[in-house]
Amino acid sequence: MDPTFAIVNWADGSLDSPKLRSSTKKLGQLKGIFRDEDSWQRMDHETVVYRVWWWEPVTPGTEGGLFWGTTEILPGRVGQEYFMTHGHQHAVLDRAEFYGTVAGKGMLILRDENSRNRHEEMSPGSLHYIAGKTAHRVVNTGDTPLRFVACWPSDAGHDYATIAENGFGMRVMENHGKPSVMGDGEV
Ligand code: M6P
Ligand code: ZN
Repeated sequence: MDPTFAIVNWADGSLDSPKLRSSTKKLGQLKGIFRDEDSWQRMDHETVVYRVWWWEPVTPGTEGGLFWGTTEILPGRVGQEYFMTHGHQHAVLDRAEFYGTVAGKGMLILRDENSRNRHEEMSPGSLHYIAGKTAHRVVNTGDTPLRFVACWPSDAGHDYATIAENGFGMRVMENHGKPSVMGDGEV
């Protein structure tokens, strides 16, 4: 296959490219992300929380290029909190990104440079523009895998440290069988 082409299965977002890269995040790699540390400790740390497959048509760091990826977040919870991505802002802070939902049900959590939170519901077909200078995280609020595609600048990079320090200010917890968005400290 020509390296400037990839095949997307639009029904499930899966990607086929000779240069496909992938990563798997297991529960054990998400220490400190979920609020209920005791429940996290008791769970099997080998449990897969999410996987990412992505295509880098240009070298990371290239200005003006784009990357494309698909993320699958498995259904599950740590205590009352739904499985979610680590979450990040871009190392080159002003870089934006698109997320597009393919399957499942979720919530996109956003935190802008002034620490203002916003959330957007994700369902098949929903397209989300993540402005620059905005930290982003995805939560699977359903009981099936949540799959979304993403497109981001090849020089954006990932900054996980700022989020680790400041948090997102907002969490999505199950409350009487339904997802409920609450402040970090709220019970
Ligand atoms: C999307 C993109 C990727 C990101 C992935 C998982 O596919 O935004 O850049 O790596 O989601 O998110 P995180 O890096 O926060 O774990
Ligand atoms: Zn991003």
